[in-house]
Amino acid sequence: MTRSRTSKKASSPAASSAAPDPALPDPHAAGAAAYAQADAQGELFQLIAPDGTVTHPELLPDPATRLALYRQMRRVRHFDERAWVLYRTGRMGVFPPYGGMEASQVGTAAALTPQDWLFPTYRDTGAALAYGLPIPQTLAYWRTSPHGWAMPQNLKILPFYIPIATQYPHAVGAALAEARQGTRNVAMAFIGDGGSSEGDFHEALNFAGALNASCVFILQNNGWAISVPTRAQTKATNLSRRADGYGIPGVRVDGNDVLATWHVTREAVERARRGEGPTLIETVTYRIKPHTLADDPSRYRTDADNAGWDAKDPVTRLRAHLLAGGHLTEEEDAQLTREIEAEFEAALAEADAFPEPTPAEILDHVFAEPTPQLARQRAQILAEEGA
Ligand SMILES: Cc1ncc(C[n+]2csc(CCOP(=O)(O)OP(=O)(O)O)c2C)c(N)n1
Ligand SMILES: [Mg+2]
Repeated sequence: MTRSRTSKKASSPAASSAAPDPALPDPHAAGAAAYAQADAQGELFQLIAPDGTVTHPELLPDPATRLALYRQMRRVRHFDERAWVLYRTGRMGVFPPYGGMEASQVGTAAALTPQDWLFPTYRDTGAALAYGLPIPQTLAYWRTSPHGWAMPQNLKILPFYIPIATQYPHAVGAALAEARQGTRNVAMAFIGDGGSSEGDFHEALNFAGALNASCVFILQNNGWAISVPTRAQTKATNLSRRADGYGIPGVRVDGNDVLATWHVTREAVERARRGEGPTLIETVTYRIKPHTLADDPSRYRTDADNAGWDAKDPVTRLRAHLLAGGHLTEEEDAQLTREIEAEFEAALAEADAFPEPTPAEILDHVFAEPTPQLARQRAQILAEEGA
């Protein structure tokens, strides 16, 4: 990764801190060297190994940041687990689970500030929650309720994208719009391994590079595009290298190591904020769960395909690290569980209390101003209801 430290346009709190002491090793240069070394050795950049052992102590974030990332991963995992139960009891619509991918979603989204944009896909409920989407609204969305359709006005988050890859060019547009307004606020967009074979992905990377857009592109390689394994949908074995074709940095990271994912993403966010352009980050992870809760993966993959991934779990990995380092006790962890459960139950009660949608609401939130056709259809539905 190229890292110029000459720009003075930094606007994020992290980037605008005092100039580094030249006697100390530059953490940016150290990070860049570590990413490059891992890539050259065909390994994933990692800060903690699956058993919790630290591999790069000099690059670890402070304990408060590590705890905050742990808390957020536990929180979004709880949502994913409860979604399954709600679905099985008829209280949730079809949901695309992300359990096992929390590091990839939290480590990335947590590197943004509220001034930055988030463009999530259907897989990225964990990233949206980490960014700040309220749980009641998120539940409403996945219950197909109009209460979840419009994103809160105070959040720069787009609705979950269902059409594959369309969010990438949109994110470039958002970053360019920010630049026209004189800011370097960052647009972060997610995509899957399958989505990275779509034309929109490549057009967006080229466009962002050519126009130096402040984008951070997250490519979550979870091994599967529904029933198609990554190895079958492309001959490429290192998807981060796709960045080379567009003259932008590409980084490959262990997507089950939240500290590594956060480190790499924060570097890319700071870089974009300094006006140095976009980065592509491939987070290598695994979709342990079905494609959606309505999918049966035993139809297309075997236990041998999934082997080894449970042992790489991102939550137990960081937990082991925090317990071993004395940053977390069993009692504090149990207390955290109680807090997370209480937060979710209160949010569920709030979502349950949303009024039943009326038929005409299906036409709301399509356009800021309804088209003449939508206005006519709305009037027709209201007339039929009244009849
Ligand atoms: C343009 C478009 N083509 C096809 C689909 C159908 N589709 C839904 S999910 C999916 C697989 C996507 O896989 P990947 O990008 O790896 O994301 P993941 O589900 O693994 O997060 C496909 C082909 C779609 N939603 N949009
Ligand atoms: Mg995938």
